[in-house]
Amino acid sequence: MSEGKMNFIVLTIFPEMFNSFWAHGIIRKAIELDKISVSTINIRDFAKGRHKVTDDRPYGGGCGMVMKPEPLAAAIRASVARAPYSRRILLTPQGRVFDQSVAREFASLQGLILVCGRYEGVDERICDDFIDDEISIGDYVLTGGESAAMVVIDAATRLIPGVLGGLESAEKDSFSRNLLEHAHYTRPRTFEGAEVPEVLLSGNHKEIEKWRLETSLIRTFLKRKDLMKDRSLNRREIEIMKKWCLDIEEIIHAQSVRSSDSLSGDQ
Ligand code: 6GU
Repeated sequence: MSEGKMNFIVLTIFPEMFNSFWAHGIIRKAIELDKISVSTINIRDFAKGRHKVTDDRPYGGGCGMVMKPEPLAAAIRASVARAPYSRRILLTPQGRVFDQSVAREFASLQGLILVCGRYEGVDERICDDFIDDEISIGDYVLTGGESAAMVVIDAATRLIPGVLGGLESAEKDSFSRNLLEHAHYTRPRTFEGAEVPEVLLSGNHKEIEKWRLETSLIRTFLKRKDLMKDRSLNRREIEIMKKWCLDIEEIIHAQSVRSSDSLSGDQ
């Protein structure tokens, strides 16, 4: 990952949507630490004429509106002039689906120019000539790319070295190892009758670490088997999972012994 400052420029017709996004939490901290710089460009500022129109009816007819190419092209050119080293990204449901590995890829770049589409989409000639990469945040339809741009900026920023507090916080969490995170508990020790697992109170760090790995594995197995399939298990993980198999076999064996003892069916 590059150690320099990462530059995000967002092209949108609703720049105000980003004001509170920049102003809170880790994004704000990353700006204050000079790990990222952020700005918005209002596409409307590049529209010609008294009404500053940014959309128009589609050629060939049909419903919905299309973002006009000239204001977008001018806004992208202005952004490139400001940050020539940036990758130009169009947020669109037709793009490659954003995930943690794309977030990692983006976190290693010097800059992103994020173009937020609205309406039915942008004029195809923009996609062809002014965009390096098309990104979707998942298989559903949003009213515009702004919330998707925030998702991309958020996920990339937290991976920039020095942005998160603990050195390992980004490395340890979900997906960095293709495992879901272990369960978390804080005070009080008893909450509405529910206790904190004993091992976490034991002070035995080796046991705690083992418990966390084991709960990570079992959660991933129960909730997201798909993640486990494209992941190689290490020796410790294989040992833990083999132990589950043995435990399960033991239970099943005890059951079959008992049911062959009695004639009462599968009680
Ligand atoms: Cl990036 N934009 C829009 N409009 N819809 C989406 C999306 C993006 N990603 C998923 N759905």
